[in-house]
Amino acid sequence: MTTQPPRIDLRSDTFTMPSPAMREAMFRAPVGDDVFGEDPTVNALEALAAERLGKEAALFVTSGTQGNLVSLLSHCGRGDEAIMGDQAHTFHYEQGGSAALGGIHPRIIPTRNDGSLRLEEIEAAIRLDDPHFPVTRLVLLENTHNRAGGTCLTPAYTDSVAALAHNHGLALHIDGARIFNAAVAQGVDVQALVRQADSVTFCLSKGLAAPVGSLVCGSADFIHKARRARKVLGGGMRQAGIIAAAGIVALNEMVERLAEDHVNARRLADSIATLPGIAIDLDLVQTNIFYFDLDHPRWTAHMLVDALHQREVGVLPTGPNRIRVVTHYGIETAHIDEAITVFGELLQ
Ligand code: TLP
Repeated sequence: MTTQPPRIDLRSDTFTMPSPAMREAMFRAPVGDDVFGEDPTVNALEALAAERLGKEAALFVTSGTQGNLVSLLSHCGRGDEAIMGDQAHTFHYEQGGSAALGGIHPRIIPTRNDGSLRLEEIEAAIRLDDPHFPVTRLVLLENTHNRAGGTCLTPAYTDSVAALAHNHGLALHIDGARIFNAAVAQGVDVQALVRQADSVTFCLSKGLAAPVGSLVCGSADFIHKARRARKVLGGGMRQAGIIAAAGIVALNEMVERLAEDHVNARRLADSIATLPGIAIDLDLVQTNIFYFDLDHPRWTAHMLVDALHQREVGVLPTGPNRIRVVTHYGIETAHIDEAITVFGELLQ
């Protein structure tokens, strides 16, 4: 099997490389000790992120996983409950960190195909004040939704979940790892997608192409708590301006171009959906991620992934017959053409 990373790497937008402007900014960044609040570049990135998302304050964290974890730890105490979807990244892919490290009890309700949670199901999951039960503190949404296929939640839907949560005295956290994809795809200001949320995590190191880092945004009080949680998790990073500098470039230069990734994903999905043995729900192809199911006499997902890899196309198996494809910075129209040809030759 090929061990080199595939040249046309559609496994994840986490494989993006920093742009030349990012490397230049990293080289020149003024830095200081961020645990003492003295790194001017981190401070500038946090101020920019807070302003972009329309929140009072922001915190630079190592990863999306750490951003979600510090948020959960800041909203909930031990034994408290957080309502989230059964397909949420926080439930599937974060090692159950909030339970392992924070004693937070996840209350799981079904994720719909479009990544949303049904309002009635959220409401029904909220606990009564009864000594038998944990105390519900938080509702968590994910936008775009990874396992639903990069689907977008709308401002109206998000507002309605926030209103429900707030009416019951709960907070709303948004795992917005790809919130800018959701904003660009819907043609709305990112602030509209988070305006009623109490906290939001977004990632610099996915479609925005920075090498490292995510931000948590919220009220000044919330970010004060989150900063303490980050420190206890070992996330105080000292001269972190070196990496924050790339994040500033990401926010200033890389947001609008996400539209190109969406066009590329749509073209590839439309094209391979016509091949024998491939099933894609094209209504769910809204941003830079899509999944397809394979029902083919010759191929399992792992066999196809290996064969594609031999032909320099990388995709990710996520089940015996399910494969994920992600477009991003560095994947050009010509790469999509090549990928279409390779898929066509293998599956004809
Ligand atoms: N997702 C990664 C993998 O973990 C699956 C990927 O390749 O898509 N929230 C969402 C919605 C995510 O998709 C991810 C990363 C995270 C949080 C965590 O971010 P990191 O990888 O920075 O910890």
